[in-house]
Amino acid sequence: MNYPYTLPQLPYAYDSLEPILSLATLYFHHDKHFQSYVDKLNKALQNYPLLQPIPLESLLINLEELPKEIRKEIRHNGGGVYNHTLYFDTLTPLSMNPCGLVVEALKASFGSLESWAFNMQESAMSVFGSGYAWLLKTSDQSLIIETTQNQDVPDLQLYQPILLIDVWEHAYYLDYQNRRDDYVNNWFRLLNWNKIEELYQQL
Ligand code: MN3
Repeated sequence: MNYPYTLPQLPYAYDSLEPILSLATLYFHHDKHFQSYVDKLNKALQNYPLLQPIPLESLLINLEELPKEIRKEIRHNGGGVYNHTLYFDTLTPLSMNPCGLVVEALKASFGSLESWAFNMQESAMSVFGSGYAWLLKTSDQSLIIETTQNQDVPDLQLYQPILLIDVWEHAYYLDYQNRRDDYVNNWFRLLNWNKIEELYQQL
């Protein structure tokens, strides 16, 4: 991905994740919040032609090298674009059972799928304010969980992101209000295990 950024199409119908996530949640989250990160990222880069061809991941890895006056905008909105692309891509209305080599890796790293889900949920609940809980692949193919604040990304040089759960209130408040735990618990049922496997196998 690089400049000019465009909003990716939602890979399923807006009402297809109901009742776990409503049409209204998907519409505002994708078409309003995600769109706004795309627009603000383009705006931040519009007067920096030398930065425009650089892939988004490289911009996020090298934030400290960017001109100071746009560093914060790239961190917030570049992160927003990166994180939401992955978030919407790893969901599906298909009610899939966990499958693939990634499941073996989850068992090897966390003991069992249940134990992974428990840890993932605890991490998502531990984010104070806005942020994400991530599943990341390390260089030795094992899997770890990390949390980030706001629209920050994990260390993309060290880790391959496999999935993330958005615990910003905009991701769930219309459907769950203050019940973040119910949202997180239901989110597991929306996971696209084909996409997760593809990302796990990516070098
Ligand atoms: Mn979000």
